[in-house]
Amino acid sequence: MAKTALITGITGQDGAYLAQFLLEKGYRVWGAFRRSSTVNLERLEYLGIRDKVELVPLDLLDLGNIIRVLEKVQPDEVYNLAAQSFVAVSFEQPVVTGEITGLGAARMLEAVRIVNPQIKFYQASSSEMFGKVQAVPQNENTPFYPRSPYAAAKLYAHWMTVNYREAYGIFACSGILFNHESPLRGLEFVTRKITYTVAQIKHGLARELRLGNLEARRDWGYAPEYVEAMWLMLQQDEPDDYVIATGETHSVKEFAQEAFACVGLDWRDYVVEDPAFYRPADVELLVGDATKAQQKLGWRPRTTFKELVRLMVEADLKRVGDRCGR
Ligand code: NAP
Ligand code: G4F
Repeated sequence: MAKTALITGITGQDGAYLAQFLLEKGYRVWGAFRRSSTVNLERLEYLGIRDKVELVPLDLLDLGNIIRVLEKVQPDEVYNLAAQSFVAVSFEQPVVTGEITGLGAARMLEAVRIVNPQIKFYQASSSEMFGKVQAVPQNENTPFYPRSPYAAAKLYAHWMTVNYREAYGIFACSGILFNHESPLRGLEFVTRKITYTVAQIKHGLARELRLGNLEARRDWGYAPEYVEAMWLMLQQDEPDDYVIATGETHSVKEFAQEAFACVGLDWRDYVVEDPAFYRPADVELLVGDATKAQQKLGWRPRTTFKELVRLMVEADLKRVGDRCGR
């Protein structure tokens, strides 16, 4: 019998890639979206799976709604990817970020406990929880030090996932994923902002790229490979938590340099450092150690930093070019 999966955050980057991956594995996939005046299914359309995913309205703010969705869908696996996921906005909206990103995960776990504790549960945790890092590189044993309302909310969700596993025996896993990017990344995140603006500049539609902290370093991987790790975690004999990362770190400046080089331009001619994009507190360095995932899940990253930058730039060159008829 085909397994059934429910993905919250189906309209986001990871939701789309995970849906595609599970459909290829023969799953029946339900995608949960929150009601809005215009539901954005662009990413599912981009991947050509819009009609293959069954959609159901679900808001992480509403426990009754979540319970009814679980009763209707009867999933074998739930992937909780929904969140207010933009760190910068979490400083402006700390309470709603806590409600969605933190308490939202608790509502999902509580609904699983009430409806069917046999459901396997994946929580989208984040390397942001390491924040002001206490060790380099970061692995599952590194102490957390959140540096934003987003990270604090994710840390609460992480510990609730561990707690529901230990207290109620729920098969609940927390994937501590480092930054992962793709052509489906939201435009507000720095990698996509860079590759999209590079494409605009190349097509003569923009003249500069305004960025904040150029020295921040991240461990950037390729999103389609990271959703495979989510699935692998739920296929193990025992639930556990895993760091998923490439083990390489690069600065925002290096990303910009590489992206401009892809189109034969010098980043220094276009990038303007603008304090408007600084954060009240930033995470300066992230680099993950995914040895546990390699050994226990057999997972390892395949796309290099240079390949990632190039594939994002090329996708944006095509998109921007198509839009302006070139
Ligand atoms: P994303 O593109 O920002 O997608 C977030 C999703 O959450 C969207 O579908 C959004 O729906 C949905 N959502 C927001 N508030 C909701 C609510 N109240 N109820 C139901 N759905 C809601 O994020 P992503 O990059 O795919 O990341 C997926 C998850 O992994 C997130 O939890 C993120 O925090 C976490 N994570 C991401 C990374 C990364 O590098 N990408 C790394 C570590 C962890 P709308 O379309 O309606 O806004
Ligand atoms: O691309 P970012 O906004 O991603 P950030 O803050 O690392 O968060 C992302 O990854 C997390 C995993 O570690 C996820 F949990 C989270 O949901 C999200 O997907 O910023 C990366 C770095 C920051 O240090 C930021 O200050 O880039 C710096 N930056 C410099 N200029 C900028 C900009 N970030 C953005 N978004 N826009 C800028 O203009």
